[in-house]
Amino acid sequence: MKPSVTDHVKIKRYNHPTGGWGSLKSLIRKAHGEGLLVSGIWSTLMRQNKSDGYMCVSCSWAKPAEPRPFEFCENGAKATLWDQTKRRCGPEFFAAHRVNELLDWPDHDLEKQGRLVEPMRYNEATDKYEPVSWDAAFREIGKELRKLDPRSVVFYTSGRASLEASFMYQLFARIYGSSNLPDSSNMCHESTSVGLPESIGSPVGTVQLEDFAHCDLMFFFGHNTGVTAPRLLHPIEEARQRGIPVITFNPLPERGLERFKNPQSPVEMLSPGPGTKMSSEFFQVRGGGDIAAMTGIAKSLLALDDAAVQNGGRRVLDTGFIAEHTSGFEEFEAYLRRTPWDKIVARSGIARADLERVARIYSEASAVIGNYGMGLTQHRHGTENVHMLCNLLLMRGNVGKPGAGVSPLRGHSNVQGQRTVGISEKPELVPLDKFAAFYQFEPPREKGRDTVETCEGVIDGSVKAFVGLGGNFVRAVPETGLIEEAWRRLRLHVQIATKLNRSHLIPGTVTYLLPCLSRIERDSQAGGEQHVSMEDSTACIHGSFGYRPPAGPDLLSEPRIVAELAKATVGGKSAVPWDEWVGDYSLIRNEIERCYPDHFKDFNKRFLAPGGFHRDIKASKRVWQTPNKKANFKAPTMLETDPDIDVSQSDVLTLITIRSNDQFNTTIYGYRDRLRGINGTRMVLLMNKRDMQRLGVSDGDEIDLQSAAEDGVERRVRGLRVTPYAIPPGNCAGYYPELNPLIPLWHRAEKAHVPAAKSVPVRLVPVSGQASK
Ligand SMILES: Nc1nc2c(c(=O)[nH]1)N[C@H]1C(S)=C(S)[C@@H](COP(=O)(O)OP(=O)(O)OC[C@H]3O[C@@H](n4cnc5c(=O)[nH]c(N)nc54)[C@H](O)[C@@H]3O)O[C@H]1N2
Ligand SMILES: Nc1nc2c(c(=O)[nH]1)N[C@H]1C(S)=C(S)[C@@H](COP(=O)(O)OP(=O)(O)OC[C@H]3O[C@@H](n4cnc5c(=O)[nH]c(N)nc54)[C@H](O)[C@@H]3O)O[C@H]1N2
Ligand SMILES: [Mo]
Repeated sequence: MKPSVTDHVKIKRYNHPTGGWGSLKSLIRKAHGEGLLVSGIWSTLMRQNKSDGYMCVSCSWAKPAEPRPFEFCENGAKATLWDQTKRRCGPEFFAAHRVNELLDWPDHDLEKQGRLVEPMRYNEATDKYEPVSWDAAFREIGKELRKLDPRSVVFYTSGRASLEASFMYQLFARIYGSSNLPDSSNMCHESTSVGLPESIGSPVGTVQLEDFAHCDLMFFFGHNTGVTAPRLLHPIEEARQRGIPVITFNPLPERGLERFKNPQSPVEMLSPGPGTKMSSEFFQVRGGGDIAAMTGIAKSLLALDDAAVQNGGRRVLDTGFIAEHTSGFEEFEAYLRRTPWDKIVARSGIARADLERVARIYSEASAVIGNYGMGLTQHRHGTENVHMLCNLLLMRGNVGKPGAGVSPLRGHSNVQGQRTVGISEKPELVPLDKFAAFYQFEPPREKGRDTVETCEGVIDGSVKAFVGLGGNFVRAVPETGLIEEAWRRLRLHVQIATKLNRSHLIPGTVTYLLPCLSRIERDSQAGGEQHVSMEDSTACIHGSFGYRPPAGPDLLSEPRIVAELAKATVGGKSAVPWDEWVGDYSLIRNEIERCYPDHFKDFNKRFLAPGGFHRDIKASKRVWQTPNKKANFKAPTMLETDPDIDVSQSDVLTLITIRSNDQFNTTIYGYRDRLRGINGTRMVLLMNKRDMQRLGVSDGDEIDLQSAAEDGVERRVRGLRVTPYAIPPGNCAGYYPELNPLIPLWHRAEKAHVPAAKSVPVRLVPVSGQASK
């Protein structure tokens, strides 16, 4: 595969705020690049995240009931432009290129070909994708699936498909006999889905958008807000203008959490100043040092409380809350008291005085939100990271009161909702008895495969078929080398997609590429125009109206494709009236309400209201759905978030894989990571200057990176450019997905199985005889 580099590499620190003119310039450039008129696309963007418009296809941040005139951000607008491009990747393209040849193309160039418009079948003899009729495609896929053992078939979902499509998809898989329903969430917030229920009895966060207006302190751990949920910068900016402290922990000095200029405010845009300072305190925690940092804050809080007890002052711990609502505090307290400061400081990389200062600020706040992202979840101890953040919040009763709570910032726009409506490999999370009774079939009861277990099954041959509802599975998962090789042994490989990506280029014996409508487009069915729904990061359900013309006349909607696959595979094996549901999606919403009455009461009536409606999250009312009916303090087992990394080996660095400002997961819009000042290339390795000196490399040197895991598997990425960066010593950083070949499959969060993509042990291998400055 050709490296992701253009001819114009420029690496220079970016000193401007996030948002601002840089953000607008970037948008206009993108609109031209996609063959779109800025004036035309503007009317589309004006409907983004509005109650009578469509939900943005980028991140899952909350959508307000009273939107701003432009309720979109630079990255949301880029996602829309990319989706609504004028380019088409039709049969002529596939006739002109062999699949093997396309394997050499970077991710950007593949998706850049534009929207997929016709169903295609791979022909091994010509090594090309060839057009096929929808009927023939469904017939053959159904026939293939009927021949296979359902337990060897995987039904993956990337977090974009609507609640309606997702509900149907999981029913289809279960009627067929498979509970192999992994989701992109398995690589993302599964540490949350496993960790939060143990701590507070809820798999999702407890805050709503209103809470951001009432909090008096916010923490941010491991989230790159300015890039991955930029509309959240507005509530942060508002909080900062109220004088609320925002305390951030991140190994990289991310621009969006430093400074922000609101592109929607003419006053701010026209003033020459540096924009709002977003974080009042920014700590460059060592990668994987969060448990240590939070332990330090909690330990200092305990010391402040001890002093209060001694002086007869006001208690710092919320002792009433702890006594009434929690369990496990004594063990947690013992853990804090016995953990020595020298270890906390060494592992977090943060001075004791700083952690004590944070504790003081925390002790003075009465309503605190703990926000976090992949910097906490994608570690071997990702689940313990989540527990530790809950511990910190519980110490001062910061769950279940206005302005306070835990706020996992979810990824894909409906990833949380898919889990809500049955996309889960864990049968205990799904109302199987209801499905059995309502739709008259016997669902499989055993646990299905998650993402990592799917990869293991592909490698050992026990997985024989893969159906993907969106996403770019092969590219998003770890262990790229072994996976790509093993993938070719699949009997059946089906991808439902909008754009061509690398996963589509690794065929099995029978391989189909099925193009679908985007959510932004009109979806006309027998019963008229349909809309869909999704759930945001704050467990709020919204409607979404597609309004743009479909990218091609032959495209089918995701619900229709799922229904046709189901009819061809398990037609007549249940009481599901597939055609009726596809004719009128409100019938699917009725069924979702029937299966999940507590969360979706009056679904069809309420989802179109401005601001949508909230699911009933019990933990936000201090009702704890844990086995002991309490919120639980859970002491971590060790300060390290990664037991695999032997930091005593001085040539081993801990690699953090990151997203640029010009990508959405494996979708690479371009090569401008403006906010980090890295332009023209993604093949960089960001390093601390001291490590560069120690390891004998200089700015601009070309190196290879190799996995430091000693398990006999050779993992290497070639041709990275050494780039000095403000990153803690011992850490280095580079882009996902280019560096995924370096992540061992077993290097994943315990229990949750999220690949530990933020702490990958690596070694540099200098490329002899060259230093390409
Ligand atoms: N524009 C855009 N938006 C997106 C996406 C995208 O790719 N592009 N992806 C979507 C998806 S699916 C998801 S899951 C989210 C992801 O959004 P985020 O959760 O923001 O994920 P990342 O950008 O991978 O990493 C977040 C931050 O974690 C920091 N970090 C790394 N290791 C550590 C650590 O050990 N401790 C701490 N405290 N910080 C650490 C990194 O420096 C980085 O700034 O965004 C969603 N939104
Ligand atoms: N090293 C490393 N690896 C990671 C991560 C990391 O931080 N570091 N992050 C992980 C995370 S958080 C996630 S969520 C995963 C992402 O993994 P995935 O969700 O599998 O990947 P995406 O890149 O979001 O998928 C992009 C493809 O989705 C298809 N698509 C786009 N829109 C639609 C649509 O409306 N319908 C359909 N059917 N298809 C559509 C397009 O064909 C596009 O090429 O990657 C994970 N992998
Ligand atoms: Mo994600």
